[in-house]
Amino acid sequence: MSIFFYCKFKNKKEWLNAIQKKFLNEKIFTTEDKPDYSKIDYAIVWNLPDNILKKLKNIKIIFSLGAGVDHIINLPSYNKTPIVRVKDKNMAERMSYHVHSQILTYQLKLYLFQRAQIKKKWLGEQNTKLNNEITIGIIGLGFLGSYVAKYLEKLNYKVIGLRREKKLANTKIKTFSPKNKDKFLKNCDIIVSILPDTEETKNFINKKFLNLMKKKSFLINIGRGSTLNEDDLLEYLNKNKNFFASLDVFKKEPLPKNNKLWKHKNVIITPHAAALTDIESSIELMFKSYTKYKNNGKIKSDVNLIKGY
Ligand code: OXD
Repeated sequence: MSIFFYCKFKNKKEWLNAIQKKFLNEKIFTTEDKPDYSKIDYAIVWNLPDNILKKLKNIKIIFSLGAGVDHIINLPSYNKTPIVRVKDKNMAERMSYHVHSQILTYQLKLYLFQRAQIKKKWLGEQNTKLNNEITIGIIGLGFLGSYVAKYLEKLNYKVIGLRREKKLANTKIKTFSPKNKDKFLKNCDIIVSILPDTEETKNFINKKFLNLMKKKSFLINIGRGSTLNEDDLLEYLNKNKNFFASLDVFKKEPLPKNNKLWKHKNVIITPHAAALTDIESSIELMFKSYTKYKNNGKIKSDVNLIKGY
């Protein structure tokens, strides 16, 4: 049996070592080995080119090296091979820290001090809100979104969610159905979007959506760049001095140098870094699914191909 590993992460050697250490009974190949792709059984990948996927004719499982699976299912040669993605508590915990850091930057007006420091200006104390005075709306309440929502709820923020399915289990978090989206948006001081990339979510955050948000509010996008109409956001930001955005994901990554979002003073840009894929715990999760599959020949794909995530 053999595993094909592909990614362009800076620390790909570290990943490869960890995979070799864990999957002791398997031969591990990368492109450098020029393997016979048709004999590969499992693939562990991030942003695999389609011309390689096409040759992996006999793979049983594709492991995504991240939470998202769009980099696999959007490939023309993807043919419904079961996908196991990273559903890792460590990733969700780190994502919660990221979201909280952005909320605090906005809530405590830290961005004002950052701007003032450049001008050596002493601004003094600012009037700021307490957590229980702030309503945070979460869109995309899957594994990561639910974790973030519960994390923020524990910190005493008022957390609400936009959700097609039933209420979130084990929380008091109130959810709104998509038909009540207007009401949901009007309630929120901060929106956190963790939407996946699907046909339905393309440009979900657009002019109409932004116009329904409070004029004085904050948008955090850590889902997928495709869900946000960047032109609409820029136009909205230019008209509303009290509207802020923190963006971790973009239509094109890395964000092109000429993109106007880089320079907007009400925008915080982070480079798709909200939730690190933790090598050790992710490989442990992959190994568990792999062992289960080896024992009973069954694998439950983490992807619902109808929903597209
Ligand atoms: C992702 C990830 O899916 O970073 O974006 O895991």
